[in-house]
Amino acid sequence: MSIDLKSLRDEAIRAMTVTNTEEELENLRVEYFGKKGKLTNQLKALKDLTPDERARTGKEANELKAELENLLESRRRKVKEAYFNEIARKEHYDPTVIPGKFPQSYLPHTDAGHIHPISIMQQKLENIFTSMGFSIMDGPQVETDFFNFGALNFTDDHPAREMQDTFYTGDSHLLRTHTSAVQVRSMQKLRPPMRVVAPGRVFRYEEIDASHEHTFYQMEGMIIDREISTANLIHTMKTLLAGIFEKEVEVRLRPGYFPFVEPGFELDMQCSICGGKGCPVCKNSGWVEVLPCGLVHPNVLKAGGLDPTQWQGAAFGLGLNRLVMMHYAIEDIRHFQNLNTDFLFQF
Ligand code: FA5
Repeated sequence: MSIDLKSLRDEAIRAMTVTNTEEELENLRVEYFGKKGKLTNQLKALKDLTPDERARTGKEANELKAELENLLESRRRKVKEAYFNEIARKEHYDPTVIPGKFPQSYLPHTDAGHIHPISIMQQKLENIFTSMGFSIMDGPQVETDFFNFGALNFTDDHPAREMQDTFYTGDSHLLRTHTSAVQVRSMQKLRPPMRVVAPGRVFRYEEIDASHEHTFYQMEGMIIDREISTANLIHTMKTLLAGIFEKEVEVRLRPGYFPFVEPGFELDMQCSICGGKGCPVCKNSGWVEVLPCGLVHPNVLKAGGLDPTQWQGAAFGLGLNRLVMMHYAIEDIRHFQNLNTDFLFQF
């Protein structure tokens, strides 16, 4: 090999073996094999040699070109491999060494958000009801008199309207007093047979105390089918309470009056705050009213466009706040809305 080619080879090999980036390799490619590259110039200069020298040096120069191209290519592969290894090293994580996550209710007090205990109960109930084939319905909180009262058999001057006084807007709408307002909306929207639950916020013009709020939550439940009886109603409510409390709960059923059911009942559960002994929550009675219910009145079925000789219904209206109070032994309903995070973080 000529002295020129030999020194070019040494120099190129030295330069190529210390490159660490693709950019440096590209610069070397241009430096040796580019239009005016060092090796290209050597090849161009072959034409000035004698035929014998040209044959010998040309062969050597071409062999050197192949050798350096191979070296450049293998170096490029190594640089690429090192680049991806570095990414893999940096981004590698072992999921088995990530610390376990505590259930949200065990988290220490932080600024992170927290599911409200009423929402926890609502989700639990929705799971129980959807597993029994119920659909979840929604209705407006600013409601018409028709869906909140009129369609539910409260005539304009019905004294029962006084049991649920509310806040009226100027345009003959009102803040709904109960989720029963969704009953006739559901009948109009779905065709029987149907099973629906309608959770949501309701409002009443109410004197506030340990068990009464002006803004609280209910969940309506309604089944419309042929030959529905009180037995269906009681079975559904027993399943519901067993699902929530995961144990047998002392309940009592007594007659209750609501214009939109006939017959109507009040299902009370034994007060879990005082264990039935009497306290401000149960007004010293030992019982808390959580689940009024009954068979849907024929006039309500008619208002929903259904023929009461063909279809019957059972309905209940669960007081969510009070149920949560019983479940967690919360002694005052006002805790739910007083924005005290120390209270909320216990759940
Ligand atoms: C009703 O609202 C009826 N719509 C329930 C119903 C539905 C009956 C379907 C028959 C068939 P009541 O006014 O009793 O009923 O309220 C239902 C539940 O809401 C009560 O049992 C209680 O748990 C809760 N509740 C009522 N008023 C308040 C209040 N001011 N604060 C907190 N919870 C309340």
